[in-house]
Amino acid sequence: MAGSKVAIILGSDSDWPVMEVCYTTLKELGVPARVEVLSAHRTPDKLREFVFSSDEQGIGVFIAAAGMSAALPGAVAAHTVRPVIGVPLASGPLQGVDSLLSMVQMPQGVPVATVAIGASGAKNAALLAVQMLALSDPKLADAIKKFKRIQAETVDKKNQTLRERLGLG
Ligand code: RP5
Repeated sequence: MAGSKVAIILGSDSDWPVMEVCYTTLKELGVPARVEVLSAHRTPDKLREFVFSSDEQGIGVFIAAAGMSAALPGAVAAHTVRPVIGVPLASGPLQGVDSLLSMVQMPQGVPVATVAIGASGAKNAALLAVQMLALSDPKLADAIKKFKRIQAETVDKKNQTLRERLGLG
């Protein structure tokens, strides 16, 4: 999508069901994202070309999600100076621990900001990307503050509901 500030790269289309929440969260916060299926192992040349062209088009943050050996975020980070957020996914028999260790154990000099395995990580990747962009965009800073306020209100309501159910007033 032209003018997007965030690119979500998926190692496979099979990663989409978990990563959809990342896309919708970004959209809700006013940051429409580009989405591409590109693989560090299966389409290495296309991946490199996409990162270079995204850099030129003004992408501010890359989010790269992958399962199994999950070289994707590191491969993206190798080709850009923009921040890269890695989302490990529970695709294989090791349930994402393989991807988590692969992403979080980047060698010094090539950072990847790795979030939690699966849906929580997918959501947090979107929030973290918006927080990064919000450093130079007051509208996005307001959007994040609003999100946190609504989240806190939701927890308050849940607290009240539970206490009432337990007869604690
Ligand atoms: C990884 O391998 C992908 O990110 C995906 O999580 C996993 C399996 O991919 P498919 O075989 O479903 O395409 O590279």
